[in-house]
Amino acid sequence: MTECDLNDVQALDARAREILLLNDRGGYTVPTDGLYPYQWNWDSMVAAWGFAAFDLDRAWQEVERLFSGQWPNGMVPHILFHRPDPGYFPGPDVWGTAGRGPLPSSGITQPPVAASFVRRLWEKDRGRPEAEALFEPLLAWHRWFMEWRCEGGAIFVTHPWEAGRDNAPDWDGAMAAIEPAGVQPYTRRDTAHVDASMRPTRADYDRYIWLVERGRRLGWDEAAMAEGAPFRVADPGMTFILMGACRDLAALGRGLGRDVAEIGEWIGTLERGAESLWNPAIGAYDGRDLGTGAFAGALTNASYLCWLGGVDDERMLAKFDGMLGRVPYPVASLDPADPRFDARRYWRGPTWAIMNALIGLGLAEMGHAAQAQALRRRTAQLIAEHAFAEYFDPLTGAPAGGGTFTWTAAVWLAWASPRARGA
Ligand code: 9WN
Repeated sequence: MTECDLNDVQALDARAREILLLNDRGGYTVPTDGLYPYQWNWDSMVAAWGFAAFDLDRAWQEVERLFSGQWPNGMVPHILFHRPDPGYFPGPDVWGTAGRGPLPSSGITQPPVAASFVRRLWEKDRGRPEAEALFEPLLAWHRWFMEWRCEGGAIFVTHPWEAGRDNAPDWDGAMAAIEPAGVQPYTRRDTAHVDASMRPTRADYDRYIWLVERGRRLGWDEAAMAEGAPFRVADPGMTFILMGACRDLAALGRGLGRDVAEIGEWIGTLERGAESLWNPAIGAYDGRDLGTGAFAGALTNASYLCWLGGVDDERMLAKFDGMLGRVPYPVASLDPADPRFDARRYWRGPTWAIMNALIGLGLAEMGHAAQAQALRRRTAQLIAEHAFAEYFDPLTGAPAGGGTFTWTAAVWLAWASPRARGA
């Protein structure tokens, strides 16, 4: 698609808006009908960014709905179960978080992109009371990360779902060490919606559910769960996303006349943590099992989030340039040269528009305009050719997973569309 195909662009813009409205459940958005019938944390914040392209009130409302589920300890859950729906497993009964937060929810969190999108909303719409009201809740959530998910300055996850990259190779070592004995019998729902070859395996699911059952048994009490925790993997994705979100929150705080000294300290800590995730064996930022100290040895799309975190790394830029020349539909979630690469299986190969947008925003912020623009154009091409799928085969562009997907539509409207102004 060239910039001249204005009719196509207008049609795609209209379709993307239609998808956001289709997935709107009245103040919050589901990722896609059927497969994911609840409000997911980071999907929802990307949805807010997309809504901001045509309806700022609705965008702010999306953020407020997410924070209406914040726990008293500051944690913002990865799923809010506003209304029961049998189409998704595991639902609220399996999580068993009653009494922990104001709404039925999961017991873990997800990548903290909220502050970055709230900053963008506020820059379009200064003077809104919502920005004032959201500052403290955002600060409390970041503080929770620094207290419960930070070791040596790097952010770790206690469940693969927390990272948002469910079956990425980053978790393989720690997952293999779990013996999922005693998991209650369960029926997966995801494979009723999507071909099983595109989803995590049965072995993955047994361990996902085993970890949920452990959290439920311990009442989702962070101190209790930290003792003898069976799964703790430092994640370059979470570390860079929180680092970028802290910079954005500090900018918002300064704009609102708030004290941001505490945030400045967190950024310094996270910068040191990011260095500990540099794996010289692959020449990239990598996941690290905190139980064994072992790196995953995986060049993933999360490795390229360094710029979003504000880390201007020339070594990664050279890697990125080489990758753009080799992968037809970048950015693959796992380097296609890796023997674990699987072009269709979720976070072990496919390209995700949301990750491209985050990488592109970081590149632009660090002054790498040519790379940012190249990635933006190629993401636009991918969506124009293959529509608003959940994710895409990086070698052929073929759509995979769920269709009419909220964050792919939102990324189109806010960033990839040649008419986007939100970047
Ligand atoms: C578990 C909603 C979510 C995304 C995640 C993606 C997938 C859920 C699942 O879907 O995870 O949270 O059941 O597969 O991996 O990033 O937020 O789109």
